[in-house]
Amino acid sequence: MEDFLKKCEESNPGEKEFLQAVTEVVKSVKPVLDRHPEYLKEKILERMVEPDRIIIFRVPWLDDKGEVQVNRGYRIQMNSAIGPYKGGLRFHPSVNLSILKFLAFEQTFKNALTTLPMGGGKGGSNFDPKGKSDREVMRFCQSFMTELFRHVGQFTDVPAGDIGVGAREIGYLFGQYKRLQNEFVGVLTGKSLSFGGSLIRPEATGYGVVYFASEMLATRGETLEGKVCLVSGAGNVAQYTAEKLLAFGAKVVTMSDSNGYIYAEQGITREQLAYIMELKNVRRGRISEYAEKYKDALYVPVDPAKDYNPLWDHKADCAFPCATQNEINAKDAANLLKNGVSLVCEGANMPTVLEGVDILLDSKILYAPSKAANAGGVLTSGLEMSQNSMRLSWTREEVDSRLHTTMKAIHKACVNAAETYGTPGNYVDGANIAGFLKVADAMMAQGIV
Ligand code: NDP
Ligand code: 2IT
Repeated sequence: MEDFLKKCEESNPGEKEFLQAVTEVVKSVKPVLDRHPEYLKEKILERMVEPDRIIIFRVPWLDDKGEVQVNRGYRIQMNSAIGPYKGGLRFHPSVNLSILKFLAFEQTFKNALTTLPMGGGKGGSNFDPKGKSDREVMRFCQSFMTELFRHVGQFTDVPAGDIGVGAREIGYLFGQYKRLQNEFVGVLTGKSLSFGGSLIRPEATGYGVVYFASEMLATRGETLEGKVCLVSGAGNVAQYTAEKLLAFGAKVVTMSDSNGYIYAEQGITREQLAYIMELKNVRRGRISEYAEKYKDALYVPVDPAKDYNPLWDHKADCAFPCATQNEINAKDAANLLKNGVSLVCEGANMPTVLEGVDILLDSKILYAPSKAANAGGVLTSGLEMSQNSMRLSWTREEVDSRLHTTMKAIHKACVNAAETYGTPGNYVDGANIAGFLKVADAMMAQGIV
């Protein structure tokens, strides 16, 4: 194991997020490799950490002043053993190769857990949509797709949204793909309803996170009713996590963006959540405005001098990190436990540092890793692909019921895999092992490719 990780580090120098994601998976699947030396012999892990291919390209565009801007575009086509590459696009100034490779690696296992035939991919750009006009975002998306279109396709690679990429960006990307390829096909998911999108796709990641949390609580005879919940983020995943938590009778006391967080001790109401959705999705404003409007909420700006995030330092029962990677460090994990949190369910991808993961696992609280807990988003993207292929659209009830049933199945698969390989109750091992086995078996069957 150590030897493998050392080699991986040597061939991917400085890619700390990617190495973090690989380390976690390798630790989990060790008992599988001990029992199945054929995976070792066929170098399955070595092949899994090497992307099928990486595409990096220039994205030049004109801003509203007529000046030339240049960004970098990426698509990581990680693994296609069980289906066409599938995974989101992230537009954020922090985007780099390491972050996209970690996301594509995680996506491969997550997609395997969804039970649908989707391989793993991820892409994006260091473009920052914040403060840009709609026209600027459109010109950027058109330029991005002018290169990407030759590498994607409904049977090849189907991108979707992630941080900074929502319905607006998917619309512009789809329009440009259709124009270049002269084909109206489901090459992207997360589309608007009027041109092939699926009902429930916007809600799916957050709803799925809460369905997964309910399943975990059910193993201890508990429900979300009355539970005090810390949620981070105020984007797509955070909004619909909060919505479903309220529907299940829980109390949401925090939400955040990259500048700070709000704390509402009495709990955010449905009306207040609707305000946050309008603030973030329509006006593209800051969460601090919430505390200006609702005086009973506290606004706490980010303090770079602090080595912990005070959002995770409130009395609560459950925590739902839904913003970004590594937003819970070791101190935050300890604070969560100190404050009585007994369930952590990850909406964001890899929001907890490795040391934090160990702290949460040692504590024996209910802890769900992102690749299982947030799989509802890509799962519903898979359902969008099915509807596009059939040229049909399902009702809200149909899609939501498939989402709910499959999140229960993913929960069960994690529980079973953890039990079979000797760490009952460990959802990290469960998710990694169940995802690994499906991809590994497909790779074994397809020969050395
Ligand atoms: P959005 O762009 O809709 O929202 C992102 C939220 O996180 C915003 O509140 C944003 O604040 C905050 N955020 C982003 N980057 C940072 C950062 N570096 N530091 C602090 N806060 C940050 O994205 P999503 O809600 O779609 O994605 C959130 C997480 O969920 C990501 O980890 C994503 O990979 C994951 N995810 C998304 C899925 C989806 O279907 N959309 C599916 C599965 C996982 P600000 O506005 O200030 O930047
Ligand atoms: O991380 C993720 O699973 C996503 N951003 C969703 C990907 C998708 O293809 O819907």
